[in-house]
Amino acid sequence: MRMTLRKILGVMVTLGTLSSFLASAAVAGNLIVSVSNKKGESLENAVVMLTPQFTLSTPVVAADSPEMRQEGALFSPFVLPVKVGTKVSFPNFDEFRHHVYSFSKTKRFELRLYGKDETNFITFEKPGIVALGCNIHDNMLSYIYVTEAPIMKKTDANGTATLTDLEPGQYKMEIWHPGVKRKGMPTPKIITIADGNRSESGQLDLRRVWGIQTQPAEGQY
Ligand SMILES: [Cu+2]
Repeated sequence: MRMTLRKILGVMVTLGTLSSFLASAAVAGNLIVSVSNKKGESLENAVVMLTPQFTLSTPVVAADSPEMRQEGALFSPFVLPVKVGTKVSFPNFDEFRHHVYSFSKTKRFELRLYGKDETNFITFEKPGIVALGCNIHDNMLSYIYVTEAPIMKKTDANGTATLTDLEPGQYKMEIWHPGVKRKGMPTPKIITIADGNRSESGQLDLRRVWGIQTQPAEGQY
């Protein structure tokens, strides 16, 4: 069967569109950030934030009501980074009640005694640090870090945050950690993301004493 010129052109156009689509989909960068303290020890729970210095072709959609759980008389996660304007849920998975509060300037609130399978919601409108505690369990401590940056990732136990599928271009990179001294905050850095992997590192100056969350002893909750 003979193909008409029109059909051949049609196939060519389709192939052209497909290859340009594949090309644009394939061009994406990954950023691997290693965060450590001044002694060079890896830091878990550091928040790496990226703000594109250009308009993204696909805007980042913020997570829909991320959770700050109460489970086993602990908050989980210990650090929760969220974008400004995010509504966070506070579900209680324990058999007993919690009374969650924050005295932080960024957001003052109190979730009065509430029990198992109850969920509260709080919206965080201002950027900054929100330290959370519980009136009943002194050991409970966690942080919500509210940022204007649309892209964020926490470092894992190895002190590494891997941010994938980044559109090539310039980004402002910032790093925060709950133990950081105010003056120890690294200066934001402008980095260029191109196709492929790029590695960055950040070193943070930590306070000598900063809160960590410890599991209460058996029978103490
Ligand atoms: Cu509690």
